[in-house]
Amino acid sequence: MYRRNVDLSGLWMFKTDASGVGESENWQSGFDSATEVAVPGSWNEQLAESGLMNYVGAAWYMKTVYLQPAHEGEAMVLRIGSADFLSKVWVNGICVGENTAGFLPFECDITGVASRGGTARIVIRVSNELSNDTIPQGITSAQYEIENRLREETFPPARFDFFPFGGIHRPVRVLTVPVSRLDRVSVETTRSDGGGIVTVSCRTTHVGSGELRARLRDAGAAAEEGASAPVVGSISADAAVIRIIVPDCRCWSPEDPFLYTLTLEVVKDGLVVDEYSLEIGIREVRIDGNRLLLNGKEIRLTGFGKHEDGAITGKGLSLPLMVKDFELLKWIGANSFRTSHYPYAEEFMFYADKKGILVIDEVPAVSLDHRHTTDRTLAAHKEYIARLIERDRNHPSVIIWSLGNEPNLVGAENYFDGRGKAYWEEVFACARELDPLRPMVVPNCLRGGIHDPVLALSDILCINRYYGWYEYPGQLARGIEALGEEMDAIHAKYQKPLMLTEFGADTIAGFHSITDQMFTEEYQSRLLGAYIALARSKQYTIGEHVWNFADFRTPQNMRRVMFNLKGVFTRSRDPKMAAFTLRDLWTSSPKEK
Ligand code: GCB
Repeated sequence: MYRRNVDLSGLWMFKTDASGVGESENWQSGFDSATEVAVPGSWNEQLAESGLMNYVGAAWYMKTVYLQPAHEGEAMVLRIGSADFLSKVWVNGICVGENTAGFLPFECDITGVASRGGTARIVIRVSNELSNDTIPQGITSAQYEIENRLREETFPPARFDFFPFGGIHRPVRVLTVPVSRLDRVSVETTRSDGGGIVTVSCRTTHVGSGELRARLRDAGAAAEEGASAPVVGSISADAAVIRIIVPDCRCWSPEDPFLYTLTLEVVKDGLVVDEYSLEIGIREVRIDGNRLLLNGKEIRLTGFGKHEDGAITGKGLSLPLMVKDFELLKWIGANSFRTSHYPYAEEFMFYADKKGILVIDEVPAVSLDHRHTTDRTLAAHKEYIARLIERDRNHPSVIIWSLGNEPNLVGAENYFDGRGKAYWEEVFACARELDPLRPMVVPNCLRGGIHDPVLALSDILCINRYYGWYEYPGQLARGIEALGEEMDAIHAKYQKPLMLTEFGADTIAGFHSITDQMFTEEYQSRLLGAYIALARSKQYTIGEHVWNFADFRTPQNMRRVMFNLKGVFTRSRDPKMAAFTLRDLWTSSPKEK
């Protein structure tokens, strides 16, 4: 066994630090507190009664653990699945790392401070405070006043329509790994003549030169059964590329999410120093004219924009909730979802691979206000893209990268004076260099409109529209007419496939009406049905994602009754009437046009 890990999920000591004195008072070496909080989980709902529901600021986590000593030739790494949004980490009082990209994992090398084993005190400072320079951007109460937008203020202040939960949201683990090891693996798959081509590019660390051996076998088969003969490549300057040809390959698809296990061995001076396995799917995504092709066959996307949001856990990973959500996706006939508006837990991505659910994977650049973007915002945005692609590129389920969502939601004129275009050109160029194979998009909002630079840059015209809700409230027929005209105009201008990435209506389960009435189950059901009928009547559309899969908590503001109620399921995953409408539409008509 080359790698081991210890999961530190559980109760951690917890203390808020509203005035930011923690570091100067040396809390990193340990602090007293009578409060504990569960990891993974947001502090907000867990500790609401202690006044933490709307807390924005720093908070400290501490756990004392007993670690087995590392063996000779091993390194120790502390891996934090995600801590939102900014964090700093100490082990036994020594700073081992910092992270400014929430929603993504980060690793701290703790070999120097923990490899001898014994008691280790792990302290993590987490802050959920955002600014103009961060991704996503933040806003303050004072800023609403400066911008004369008092009626748009939310509490806690946020530039997005989901609750700014704080905390350690995904598992924390201590990994023991070989010092000479495989560091990064990137797998690209294409098809030719019924066969598959798997290109594996690896970086190693502390190997220099050596040999890389790759074996592929059916993921379901036992390790010793059916493995192909190893394909051997050479490692030089800590890098290696191997190409595996798979004749008669079984392609991955939603109907047959077939996975192979790829096992990689690193050989140095004739000895195997590391072994690493991952499950991969062989599949090809392409755009051809107005069509989206998976393995050469046209596919239509049905599904939702989702959120990571659960009662009490907040944004904390909940495996029962994840399993339930996939059950509901299958039940309703959805073949896909978008990780609106940030990267989801890795567990979600692995599960999507297994279940054959397609994913549009999103960078958390949600509702960027280009009046306030800075060079630092752009740098943070690019770092996110690089780290998200690095984390998720090997998942067959991930078919599209979404590099942001709804820029210029505030409708500022200067977005169109070249500033928006220059910004997004850099963002797309950075992403395309890192992944030349997958389509890239940024969903556009009504205020971005037809001249939004992200439409020209995206491979698929993704539009989020709320006619019959924010525009023409309660007037469905008028809304559908406006939507149809706008879709035709956008398609005519750009001549690319179009997808409705958001549409929906807030709905209070149990409210009913015979006539069109906002907030009722009938209105939501009719609105979703009408949008889907319109989308299907246009030959240039490639799919529809309803907003939203389930009701989710938002910051307090006068447009929301605690939650965004556009869920087709309630927050506790009970169906509203629209769930049955969608199920009829999505299970009776073919996904392929
Ligand atoms: C949008 C946003 C999403 C909101 C949704 C709404 O356009 O992308 O974050 O939650 O509208 O319900 O207003």
